[in-house]
Amino acid sequence: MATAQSATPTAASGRLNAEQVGKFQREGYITFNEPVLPAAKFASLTACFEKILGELPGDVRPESMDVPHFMHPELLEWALDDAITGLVTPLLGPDLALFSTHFICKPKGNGRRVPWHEDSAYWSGMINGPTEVCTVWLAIDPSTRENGCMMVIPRTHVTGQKGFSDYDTIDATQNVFGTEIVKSQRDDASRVYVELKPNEASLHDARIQHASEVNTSNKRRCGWTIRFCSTATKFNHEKLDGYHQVYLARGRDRGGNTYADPTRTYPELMARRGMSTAYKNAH
Ligand SMILES: O=C(O)CCC(=O)C(=O)O
Repeated sequence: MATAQSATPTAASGRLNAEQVGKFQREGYITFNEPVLPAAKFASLTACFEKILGELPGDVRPESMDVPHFMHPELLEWALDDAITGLVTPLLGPDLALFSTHFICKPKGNGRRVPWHEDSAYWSGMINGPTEVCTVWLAIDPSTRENGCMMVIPRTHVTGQKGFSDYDTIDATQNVFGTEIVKSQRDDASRVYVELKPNEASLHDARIQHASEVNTSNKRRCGWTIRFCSTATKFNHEKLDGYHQVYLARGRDRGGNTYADPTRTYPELMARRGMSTAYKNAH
């Protein structure tokens, strides 16, 4: 991934300094413990989220609000805000595509576990070339060890299977999805807990091993994953088209990709994913 040249964040270099960029490249993740969005903007985002959550069909788990922006393009107002994309430009350069988003909302009492995985393993075939996707995990709620915050195993984005470990099948009715990296290819004892306040964020590389525990606490835990790649990425449109769309987030296209229309909804994509206009239990 590209490297920021300056320790002082500017409009051009984005919101990370050289130390943060270095840590991301070395460790595969960082936490950004400052307000990400201006307070009023964060308040309007959380109001929008609560409305979408309130309208969720009763049989859909709140952890499974995948690709909500296909049916709620108003979410792009926040996802593509300079305050968000400015966290990613120092890592991926000025030309960015929005790859996906997902609200992973674990209700209090019985929030489901996210198994150990690498995002890149799930997205195999969607991108031609390396899966250089950076996820901004924006905390909607406080995210702590108690309510099942994200855990990462530092440096696994460049060690081990480099994003393509072997997976066991696990119980999809008890976990957010139904496969998990085999135990022999994990070092759970090295995990780091990523605790965040609302409107703070972590950033992680798509190849890092990460997971989160159940939420049996009395506090909800919701994070919004907002995932970006460089527009130089070659999306595999043959595989994606009909199921997925990427959006031009910032700058210009450099990979010959086609982009979604940010002004419309995509019920046909939800239907082809078997999601109707609700949400799918998927990553
Ligand atoms: O929200 C979580 O607990 C896990 C997040 C995750 O798997 C991801 O952002 O890729």
